[in-house]
Amino acid sequence: MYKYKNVKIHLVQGDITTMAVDAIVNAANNTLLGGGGVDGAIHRAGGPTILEQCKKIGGCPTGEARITTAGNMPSKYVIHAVGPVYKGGNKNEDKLLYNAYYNSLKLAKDYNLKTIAFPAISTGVYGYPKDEASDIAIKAVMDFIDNEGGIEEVYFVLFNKDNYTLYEEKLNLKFSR
Ligand code: AR6
Repeated sequence: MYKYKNVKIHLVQGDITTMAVDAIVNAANNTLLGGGGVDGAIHRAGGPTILEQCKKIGGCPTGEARITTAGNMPSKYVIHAVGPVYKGGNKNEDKLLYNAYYNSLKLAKDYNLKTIAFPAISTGVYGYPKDEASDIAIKAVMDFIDNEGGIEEVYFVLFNKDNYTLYEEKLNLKFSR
């Protein structure tokens, strides 16, 4: 566990659908109608009520986020964030990925949520280089804590060991334990 300005930052290797937090973040697409990767895992674990709510929302622009309940999962909400498809790095991907994290935290704050878990958005099917993506994720969380506050615990949930180790190295440099 790490700390940044009284906010607890946790690093977890595993499946985000099992996290008992106020909100888990989904790496969704613009349709919000489901897909593979973490999106598929969330819809499978949460059950059909999530898709019903997503259909009513009707989609989400890249860099933004929308909220639903979490169905059968232990978390209370799912925040569906849409990261960019990586197209070489000159298509505003960094800003869009940053916004996906920052806007997820804003939505959590609007709902008075205190604990949130993030996957490594855009680093699977969307092809974002993991090293750069982890820097952006950490920067967005730190900036949000600096500018907005309201959040108490942030979990970075990494599915595989490589990505976990990458985050561990970066968090060790930035935060106290
Ligand atoms: N828990 C935590 N992390 C996971 C899980 C899980 N259960 N499953 C995969 N990951 P991806 P993207 C990691 O492809 O790149 C979908 O089809 C995975 O190892 O899920 O943002 C959507 O519908 C990777 O590091 O999301 C979109 O169309 C990270 O989650 C598209 O994929 C993100 O990989 C979004 O692509």
